[in-house]
Amino acid sequence: MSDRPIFVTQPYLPPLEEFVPYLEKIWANKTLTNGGPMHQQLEKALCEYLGVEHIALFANGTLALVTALQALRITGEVITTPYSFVATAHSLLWNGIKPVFVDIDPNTLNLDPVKIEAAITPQTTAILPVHCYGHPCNVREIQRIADNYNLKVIYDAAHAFGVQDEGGSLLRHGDMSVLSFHATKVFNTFEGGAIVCPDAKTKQRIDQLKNFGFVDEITVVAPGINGKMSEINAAFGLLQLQHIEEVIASRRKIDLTYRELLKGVKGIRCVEDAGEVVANYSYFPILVEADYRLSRDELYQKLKDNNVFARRYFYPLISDFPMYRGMQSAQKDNLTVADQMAEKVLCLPIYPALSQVEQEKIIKIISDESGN
Ligand code: T4K
Repeated sequence: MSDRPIFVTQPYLPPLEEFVPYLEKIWANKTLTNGGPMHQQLEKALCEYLGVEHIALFANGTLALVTALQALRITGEVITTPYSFVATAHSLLWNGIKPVFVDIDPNTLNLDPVKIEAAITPQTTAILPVHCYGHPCNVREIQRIADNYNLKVIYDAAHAFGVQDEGGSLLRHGDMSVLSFHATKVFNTFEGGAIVCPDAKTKQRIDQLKNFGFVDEITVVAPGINGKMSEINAAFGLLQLQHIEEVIASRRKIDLTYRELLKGVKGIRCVEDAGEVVANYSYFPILVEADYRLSRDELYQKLKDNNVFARRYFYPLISDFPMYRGMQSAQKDNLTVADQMAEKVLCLPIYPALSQVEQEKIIKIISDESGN
């Protein structure tokens, strides 16, 4: 058995020689950025693949989140989840918006709609839920609340590339959805991200905002940022798209094997799907319950001692970081479910190159400690 370290993820990289023709094109036309041909082609190809109307590419998901909030002119307070990567709430602070944390559902680990209404104040302007691990939020209920209170909805869909519910792409819900194409994601462009939006006018505004606010050579209409994706990242995205089906298929196989072989392990609960019709298997979170022989942190350490680097996504909660923990909504008694889940969760390695032998090694370490 190989003893090379096994990380929580490893980016998929297509054969290097397949990338060369793309580079040759860039070298020939000398357009490196600012909405060049690769950028345009990738936007079109992603709209087709994802089944969405409009997409605006970004240099990363965080800039896309920051810009989505700007594009919708969000101010005041925004309701969001503490159980996410810190970029979700940071995008609010970067816009001078106050995050209001609401607890999560114990099964989906997504924002609990039942608890949203109590957190709405006259300052609330939007809801920023996360499709955590690519599992859909309760989009219907969230939209009902948003409509009742005249709130915008921006989905942080960083984990939800390609996920579909019964009506098609999960990204069609809300006013906007934001994707991440970071190296650790199902579909990566090294770094990258995107905003999905429903109409051409909104896309135009987003495109202006990600390019300093320029409308033409001499007209600037907004204090925009430089959020553009470069041609090299876009070209890589075009190539990745050729391989996405095999990437997701191999993730699916790993997901099924974990579920099958961890089924009987006492004290280990696999997080279930949340109604997706097409899943992307972006993460494999397990919950280490009280009747497991080790604590979550002991299991994390045990795996580490065996060269397996699982990750505690999302511990600590965002609301526990110093810039948030003084806020009223960040207090533990407001976030009891999120707090429990952050103490139990462990994301196991899942990526196309994870071999069966490696996966069996991981499962054996977990099973051996179960005390079954
Ligand atoms: N919203 C949500 C819900 C998100 O999860 C994220 C990002 C965002 C917004 C923001 O999107 P971006 O601005 O990032 O596009 C990672 C990623 O850096 C971050 O993108 C991701 N979420 C988050 C969940 O995970 P870290 O600090 O755990 O990454 P790191 O460097 O420890 O990588 C994890 C493992 O992956 C490493 O142990 C080895 C492997 N790896 C990583 C990289 C970067 C590689 O094999 N190659 C690589 O190039 O945050």
